[in-house]
Amino acid sequence: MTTSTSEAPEDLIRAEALRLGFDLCRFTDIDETWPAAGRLLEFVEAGRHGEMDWIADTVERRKHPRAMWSGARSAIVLGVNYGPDHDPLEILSQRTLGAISVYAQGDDYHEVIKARLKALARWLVTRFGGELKVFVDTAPLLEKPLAERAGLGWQGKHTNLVSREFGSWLFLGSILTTLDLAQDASEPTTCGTCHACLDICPTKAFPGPYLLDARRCISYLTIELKGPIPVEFRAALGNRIYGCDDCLAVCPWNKFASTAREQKLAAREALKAPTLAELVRLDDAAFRALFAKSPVKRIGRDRFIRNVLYAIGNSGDPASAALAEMLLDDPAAVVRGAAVWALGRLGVDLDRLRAALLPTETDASVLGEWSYADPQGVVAVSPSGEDRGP
Ligand code: B12
Ligand code: SF4
Ligand code: SF4
Repeated sequence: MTTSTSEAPEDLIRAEALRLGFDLCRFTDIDETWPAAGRLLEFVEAGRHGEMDWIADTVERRKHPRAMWSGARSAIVLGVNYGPDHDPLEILSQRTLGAISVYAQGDDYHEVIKARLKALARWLVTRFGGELKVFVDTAPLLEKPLAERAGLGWQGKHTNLVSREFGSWLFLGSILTTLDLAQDASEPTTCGTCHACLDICPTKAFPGPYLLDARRCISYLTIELKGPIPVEFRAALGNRIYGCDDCLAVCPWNKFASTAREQKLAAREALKAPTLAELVRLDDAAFRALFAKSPVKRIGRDRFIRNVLYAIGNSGDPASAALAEMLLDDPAAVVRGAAVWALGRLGVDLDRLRAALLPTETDASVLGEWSYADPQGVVAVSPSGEDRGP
């Protein structure tokens, strides 16, 4: 372990990282075993990863940074502030608008951060030599425990990393290197007796503090899950059409947060409060154009329209029924099924539509939606969303 001086490599690297636009840069060694490995195994064994098979498939490499790359000696862990300039919870009461989570209202952070990581990596190799690999999100690396170990913050009860300076609004990126770098002190868990994030979760996705069941999380349901969203969660989605920020936004540590300084991550006007009525009309080309360079583009038009239709169902706005009706014969089964549910939830009499469409429907999941929707148009979900499940 080297000792930090004003000319220490760690100080020079940190200065370069900040110059490149990172907001935090800290270091950790990765030699010891860590509790995260056992916790990851528990998460997968309990099936909490849902259909994210890529987590289970890479569990051995994911367990520890050295399991992924045995040559790595140290990690440089970087944070980028994406603090919003508004309260993300406000839009949730405006039911004819679609709520896109803060992280997805600007450019795709993967691209923004990867470009910076590569620039830092080039500088590092030129300045100090060694081998390295850069990571943001998609590699089999447990980024939150690594960031906690390097002292960027601590894993809060909502399982995300909380920073004293930036609250819950921090993207993470990492560089593993063969260089020996002096370790920064880690941050102790500082949630205290607070449990605001656990209480606010609309789908009760936390089996306990520091534990998430992704299968119940709106972020997983609206982004990762490909087919229809299980009925018991649809009312609780409200108008959240891509991701969810509730547990992040309620964290009291956000009082120290500031608005993101990176313009590419700032919310685009068109994505701050779009109307469900305009979104549900998007065809594939219009979807791609609206979400160019945005993370939303990754889920594709069909899954996105599925989410918008559930939100329309929850909107209580009878005027939007005609828009949902237009999608009952959409080529995508997941869209047709969501349209049936939305109309039922809006109280539309489905008999006429059922008679016209059911004879030609062949998809089992859509047939299930038609049979689930009561002939009187009453769907078995309470308007209050109290039937969110256990
Ligand atoms: C899979 C994944 C998801 C899944 C699962 C989330 C999860 N909590 O695991 C889903 C799709 C649900 C998701 C949602 C979101 N995600 Co995500 N996701 C990931 C990804 C790719 C892997 C995470 C992972 O390995 N999960 C598996 C479990 C086992 O890991 P874990 O949460 O760390 O679980 C730990 C705790 O349970 C803990 N634990 C258990 N018991 C105890 C007890 C104590 C005392 C302690 C301290 C800890 C503890 O130990 C486990 C292992 O460390 C990471 C990127 C990466 N490669 O790390 C991004 C990442 C975690 N996601 C991120 C973001 C921004 C989000 C969302 C906010 C997006 C949104 N607005 O919709 C939400 C937040 C939802 C939430 N409350 O977690 C950021 C988080 C940044 C941060 N500050 O922490 C990351 C790091 C991406 C990035 N590079 O910035 N995500
Ligand atoms: S992101 Fe939303 S649904 Fe997921 S755990 Fe947090 S509050 Fe619950
Ligand atoms: S809301 Fe409270 S319990 Fe949750 S992460 Fe923030 S401080 Fe911790």
